[in-house]
Amino acid sequence: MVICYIGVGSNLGRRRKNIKLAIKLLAALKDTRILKTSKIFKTLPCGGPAGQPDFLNAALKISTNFSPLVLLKKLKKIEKELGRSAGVRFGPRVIDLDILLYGDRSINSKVLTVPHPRMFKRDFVIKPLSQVL
Ligand code: PH2
Ligand code: MG
Ligand code: MG
Repeated sequence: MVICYIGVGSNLGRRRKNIKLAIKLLAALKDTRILKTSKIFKTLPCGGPAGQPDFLNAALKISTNFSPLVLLKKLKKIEKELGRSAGVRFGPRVIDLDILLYGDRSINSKVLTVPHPRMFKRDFVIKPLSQVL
């Protein structure tokens, strides 16, 4: 099992419900456990189109047997199940699930960069993450 940290965000629809449901679907994955859940923080949008709604953000500590790329696929699937559709970069989304840290691995592939490249600059990531480290 590998310890992994996931960033969660939502700024469309029933944001709190979206986050809770995403956590539930994540917990239901095979060989994956939610070890800690941060509080849910209300945050101002950072980047993206002007006037987009405020976000709710959280972070999770999980353990998993999935490889980074398989975990990424599972997260994308949950995003889709919750109704996320393709949109503008940094724009509004029903749910966003990002791999922040995956054990002590450093990953630079076409589809995945870990640690998350912008996490250290983002209060909306660091604040919840600090509650689950
Ligand atoms: N996600 C983004 C862009 N901007 N701003 C906040 N407050 N919270 C987010 O989760 C967020 C964002 C792209 O993933
Ligand atoms: Mg993101
Ligand atoms: Mg994302």
